[in-house]
Amino acid sequence: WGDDGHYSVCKIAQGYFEEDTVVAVKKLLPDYADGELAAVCSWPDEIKKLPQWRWTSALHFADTPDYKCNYEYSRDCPKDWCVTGAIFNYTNQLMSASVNSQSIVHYNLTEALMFLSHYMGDIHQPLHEGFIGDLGGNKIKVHWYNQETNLHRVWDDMIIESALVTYYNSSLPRMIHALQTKLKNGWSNDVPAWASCQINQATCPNLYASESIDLACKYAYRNATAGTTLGDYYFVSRLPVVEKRLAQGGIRLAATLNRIFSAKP
Ligand code: DCM
Ligand code: DCM
Ligand code: DCM
Ligand code: ZN
Ligand code: ZN
Repeated sequence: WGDDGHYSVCKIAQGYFEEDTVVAVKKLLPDYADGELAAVCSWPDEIKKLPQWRWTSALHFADTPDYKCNYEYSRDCPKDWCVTGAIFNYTNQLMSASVNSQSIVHYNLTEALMFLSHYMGDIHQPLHEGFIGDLGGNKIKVHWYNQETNLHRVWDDMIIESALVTYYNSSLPRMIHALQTKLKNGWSNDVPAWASCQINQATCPNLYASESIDLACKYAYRNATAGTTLGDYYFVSRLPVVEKRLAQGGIRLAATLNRIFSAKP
């Protein structure tokens, strides 16, 4: 996602934090966040091109083999070096510190929180598990209405931007409020299932990645080959998928952090 997507995921998550999570997150956030997790959720994108952070740039996605439309950790996350592995890794770092504050290994837990929150958003963007051959849609040049772009950017940014202009008076808080309302009404029966993982698992990114490539094949790639002009039909039919993925990302980030910070030694 772009900045608006990441802000939305983290803002939605904040509304589902349990008390222990509110306290722990507040302690870990840098001062400039001013107590808002959402304020730092794009930080991993801001730094990923800097020489000292270039090693993080492959952790934003887990590309999958062309046209397979499925995801497998051992195949698609070699050496744990992908968004799924990163979510496991930063979850484990925060968890071991939460369980044992005397831990000998000292990770930078502020960075761990910011990476985990960002990658939990990215893994829910269907094209972050898109095909290797087209770099998750980056190589598929399309028009979004009359604007030249690529399919990946349509899903990271353009659908959200168009939704803001068309339905929310260009106000991101209004869009977030609409998603929060859907979570309390239309999606309320689904939320517990979205939040849950296999027993004893703090997070389940393999599931989120599998859902993403399924949605990428069914909605993102469909009728969006190179050179296509995407317009009203694509926008109206794909926006519900984007909205649901932002909401699921928020719920799962909150659920993961709640499990991390409620863990007792
Ligand atoms: N995995 C990992 N770190 C963890 C948990 C899992 O790297 N803490 C990886 C290795 C497993 C894969 O995820 O092969 C699938 O794990 P699971 O079946 O527990 O979801
Ligand atoms: N991306 C991806 N798969 C790739 C390469 C990039 O999903 N193989 C994502 C990461 C960014 C976006 O595409 O969200 C643009 O990548 P970059 O900024 O590295 O050009
Ligand atoms: N959708 C989804 N995941 C699925 C099936 C559909 O995200 N497994 C998308 C397409 C729908 C939107 O979510 O337009 C709303 O779905 P629902 O009918 O479950 O409310
Ligand atoms: Zn992206
Ligand atoms: Zn990213």
